[in-house]
Amino acid sequence: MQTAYDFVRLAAQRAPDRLAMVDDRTERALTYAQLVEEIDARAAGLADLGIAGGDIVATCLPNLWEHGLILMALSRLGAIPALINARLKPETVAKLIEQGGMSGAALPVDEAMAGAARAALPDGAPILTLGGSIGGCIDLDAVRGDPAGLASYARPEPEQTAFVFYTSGTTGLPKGVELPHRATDARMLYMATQCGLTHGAHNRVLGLMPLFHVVGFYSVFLAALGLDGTYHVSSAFDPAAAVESIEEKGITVLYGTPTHFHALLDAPNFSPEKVAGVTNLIYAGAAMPGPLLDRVREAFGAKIVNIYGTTEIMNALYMPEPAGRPHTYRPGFYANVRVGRFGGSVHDEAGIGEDGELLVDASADATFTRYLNRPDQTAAKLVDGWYRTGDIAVRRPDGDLDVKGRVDDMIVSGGENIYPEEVEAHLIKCDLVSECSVIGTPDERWGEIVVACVVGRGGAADEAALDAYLQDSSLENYKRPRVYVFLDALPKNAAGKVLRRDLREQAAAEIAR
Ligand code: 01A
Ligand code: AMP
Ligand code: MG
Repeated sequence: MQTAYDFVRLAAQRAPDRLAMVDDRTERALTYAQLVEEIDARAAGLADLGIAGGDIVATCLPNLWEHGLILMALSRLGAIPALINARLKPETVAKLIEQGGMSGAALPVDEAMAGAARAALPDGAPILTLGGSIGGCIDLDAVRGDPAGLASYARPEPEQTAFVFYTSGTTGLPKGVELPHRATDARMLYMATQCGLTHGAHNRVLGLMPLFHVVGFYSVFLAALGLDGTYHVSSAFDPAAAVESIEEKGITVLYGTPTHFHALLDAPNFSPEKVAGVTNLIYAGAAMPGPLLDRVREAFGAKIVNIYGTTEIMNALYMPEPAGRPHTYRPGFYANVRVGRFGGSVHDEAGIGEDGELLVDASADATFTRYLNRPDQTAAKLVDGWYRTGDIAVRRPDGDLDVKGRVDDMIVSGGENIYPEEVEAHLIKCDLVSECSVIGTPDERWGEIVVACVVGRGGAADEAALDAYLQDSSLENYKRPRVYVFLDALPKNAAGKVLRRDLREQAAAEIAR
């Protein structure tokens, strides 16, 4: 077992002078030896603030240089970073801090966010702000101490929690996925076994994927460092700037969602010559629509791999060279998967050609241990040694599997999960709405987009009014419907339940008009 800190520490022993990390905003660069010094200095500063092993510390930050460093510094101390999606609103972040019993937070400089965190944290708990300091908060960049005062690195027990990542729940709060130390190397290893990465300084990796999701952290950031490569920070996703970076930095490994690749191809400065240095192109989070996959293959000369996984189990399925079979996958190197019959137990397997739920053997090292303080949710998803993915799969005669969408109504947009129930719960509170139902419809750029089907109350419900209402609500911006369809009534069955399939057809007809 290697911990996150081990990856960097050992890389620094192997190749102290190799370039580890480069910032896009400041052109700061650190060798591996300097990176370890920097992590240790920041860890010493955190220890001086009273942060200790076992403390859960919220981080809610964009992909900045300092974000990667504080994650590693917390890890060095044995503290547990709880990485919260930077697109969440302050109310939600505060609830997660409270629900997780956290001991501190690292946040952007933002009065509303800091105030919400302050109310949720115990008295005197440190709040670190990135980009300066505001009342009662400490400038994150100034948190440093003397590494000589740090206790020597204590290797944790394999089952101890190393990180908490969040995944959205059907309703209400995102669930904190507890990931133990034994999962760390297993979570980056697939980059070698499934994606073809080899060890060495030739790995120049662009950090497009957010660090607050497992792919961005384990498969991009840690994999770059664990393989002696260079991690190039991408502070914000700007497609044209990314194209320039790929060319200028000689990026060889490019990992994104299908939405990232859509945006790169559409960037005004894109040309195949500029991305000719990319050898490994990897995507995850959603299947790539066939036409987009064809465009990507034409424009990039790289090896392409489609990676399927979830926050809880990491990589389970993959497909090398997916062109022509965008929804077909095979199990990864150490994944044991099953298609479970709908309505049956996890041991009741569907036959070849029969749709069922994709189940993943939970005994793999990469598997999560539990949802933080949510035993009910853990019991619902980890059943008799199997993890229920919630994805519909079917075994093909040749042994591969087709993944066909969700068992539930979850929408995947730009690699982010959105549950219709959550959007509906906000919309229905608006006085202008009498009834509503939210669905996802296919979209070339986002994979799926959120569509709200609304029965208005009186005549005043229009798109602008409803969007303004949601912008003022605590619903995250990326979950807002991109299309509204106004109907006289929602299609329902005899029991009054909305018929989503009918609704999808009606909505598609309305959108096409
Ligand atoms: O109306 P406005 O101004 O609010 O619209 C803004 C945003 O609200 C909106 N927006 C979105 C999304 C989204 N995902 N869906 C719908 N709307 N993201 C942002 O777009 C407007 C422009 O905002 P922005 O901040 O400039 O947006 P971008 O920076 O262009 O963001 C789009 C991205 C695609 C880059 C962003 O959504 C992103 O980074 N997505 C990556 C998500 C990701 O990392 N997914 C993987 C999660 S781990 C789970 C998993 O699938 C997995 C897979 C394999 C786990 C393990 C394995 Cl092995
Ligand atoms: P999360 O729940 O955020 O961990 O996201 C995991 C979900 O994203 C999976 O259950 C799938 O629905 C979807 N997903 C991730 N990667 C892929 C992929 N390569 N192809 C299809 N769906 C994917
Ligand atoms: Mg952007």
